[in-house]
Amino acid sequence: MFKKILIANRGEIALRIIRTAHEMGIKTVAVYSTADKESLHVRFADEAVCIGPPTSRDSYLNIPNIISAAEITNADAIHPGYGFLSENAKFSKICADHGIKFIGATPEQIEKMGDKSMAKETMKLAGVPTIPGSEGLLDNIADAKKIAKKIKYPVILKATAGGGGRGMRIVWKEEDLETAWDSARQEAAAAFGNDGMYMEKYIEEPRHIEIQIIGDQYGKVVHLSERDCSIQRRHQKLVEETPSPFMTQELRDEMGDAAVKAAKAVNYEGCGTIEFLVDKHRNFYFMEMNTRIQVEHPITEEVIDYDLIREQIKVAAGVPISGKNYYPEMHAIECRINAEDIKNNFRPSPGTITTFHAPGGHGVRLDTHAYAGYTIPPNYDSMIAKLITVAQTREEAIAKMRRALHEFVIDGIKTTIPFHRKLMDDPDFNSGNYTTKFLEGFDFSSIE
Ligand code: MV4
Repeated sequence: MFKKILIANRGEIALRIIRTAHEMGIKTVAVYSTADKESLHVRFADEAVCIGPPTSRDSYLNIPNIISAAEITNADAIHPGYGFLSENAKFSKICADHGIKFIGATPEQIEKMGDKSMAKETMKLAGVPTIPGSEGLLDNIADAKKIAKKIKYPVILKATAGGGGRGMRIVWKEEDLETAWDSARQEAAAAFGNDGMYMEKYIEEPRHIEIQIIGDQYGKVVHLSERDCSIQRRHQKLVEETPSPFMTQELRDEMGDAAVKAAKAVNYEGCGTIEFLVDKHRNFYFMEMNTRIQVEHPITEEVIDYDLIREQIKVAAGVPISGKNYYPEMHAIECRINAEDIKNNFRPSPGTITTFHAPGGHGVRLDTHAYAGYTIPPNYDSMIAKLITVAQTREEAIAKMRRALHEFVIDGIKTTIPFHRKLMDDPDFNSGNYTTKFLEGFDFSSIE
C-alpha cells in the first residue's frame, strides 16, 4: 500500500480524499495556491506545499510545481480528484515517468476517451449501443448534408474535442445546417484548437443516466449501478440521485452490462463513469466516459455502503476487487450548494461566509471545506458544499433533504440553497418526472 499520497486538488474533494487516506493509515500532502492558505485541506493534511499564485494555471494546473512537491515530500502516489489535472494525459504520463503512481487513468485511456468521436467508435466496436450518426468525423458540409438526410432531422453536430456542451449545435432542418456547421467549427477551433466534428440523430427529451464502474489491475470490472444527473442547467449538474426514478431492474442490468463492456474495451483500471442518454422508450446510448472520480460519487457510496475513494486507492495499489456488481439498497440525493446568485443568472458570489450552520441528523451527509469566517476566492469553481441525504425510500430522502435545507444557514454570500428548497417542493421533481430539459422551464424568479 502507498505510504504517502499527494492530493493535487483543493476544496471539498481534497478534504474527502485526505479523510479516507487517514482512515487507511496513509500520510497525506496537500498542495495549495496562495489564495487557499486558510483552506481546510491545508490544515488537515500531514504536510502542505504552496505551489503558486491564485490563478489555476499557475498553481493547481502547474505540473512542474506539483511534481516537485511530490518529490520533496517523498509521496509515492498522486490523487488528482476531479477537474484540474484529473483527465490530463500529459500529467498521467509525467507521474508515471517519475515513478509516482497516478490514481487515475493511463495516458492512452485519457486520450482515447477525451476524443469523443474516437471514444464513440471504440464503444460501437465493443458492442455498446451508440446513437446513429456519422462514422467518425465529418469530411465537409456535403458529407454532413448527406448523413443528416440519411438519419433525418433533427440532428446534432458535436465537436470531437468537446464535451460538456461546447461546440455543439442542434439542427432542425437542412437550410440551417451550413450556418450551424460553420459556427460550431469556429467555436471548437477557438475553444479546443481542434475543429473536428461528428454528427448524431438528436434525442429530444433524454435523461442523463450514468453508471459507476470500477476495474482492477487484473482485468476484472464491475458496476455500482446508476446515478440520474438530468437536473442540470447549462451543462452544470445541480442535483443527482440514485436509484434513478426512471430505472427498472431490467434496464439497470442492461446498462450495467454495457458499462462493464465499455470499460473492458479500454482495459480500464480504477473508478470510472459511463454516461448514457436514455430516451423516453428507455433506449440507452453511450455518450461519454469519465476517467476520474466524479463530484456526485457520494450518492453511490451511501446507497451501497462502499467508500469509492478507498477502493480507488486500493486498486491503484494493486489490490484485486470482488467480482460482483453492486445494487442500491437505499435512496440518496445530492444537492450541490454553489456560491452563486440564482436571481442574477447564477452569477458567482465569492466573499466571506459570516454564518455557517451545517445541517445534521440521521441520513444527512455534508461534504464541504467551508466554515464560518472562510473566504471563498473568486478564482475557482463556485461549488462550496454537497448536501447528501439517504433513506429507505425516495420520498423519505426528499423529506430529509427538505428538512436539512431548512436547517442550512450560510450568510455573507448568495448560494443555491433557495433553489434546492423550491425544487424539493416541485410536483414534477416529486413524481420523478424530469428530463434534461426540466430546468429550462423552471421559474427561478419566484424563489425567495
Ligand atoms: C446529445 C443530446 C441529444 N441528442 N446528443 C450535452 C453534453 C454532451 N456531453 C452531450 N450532450 C447532449 N448530447 C444527442 N444525439 C443532448 C445533449 C444534452 C444534454 C445531455 C446530458 C445532460 C444534459 C444535456 C443538456 C443539453 C443537451
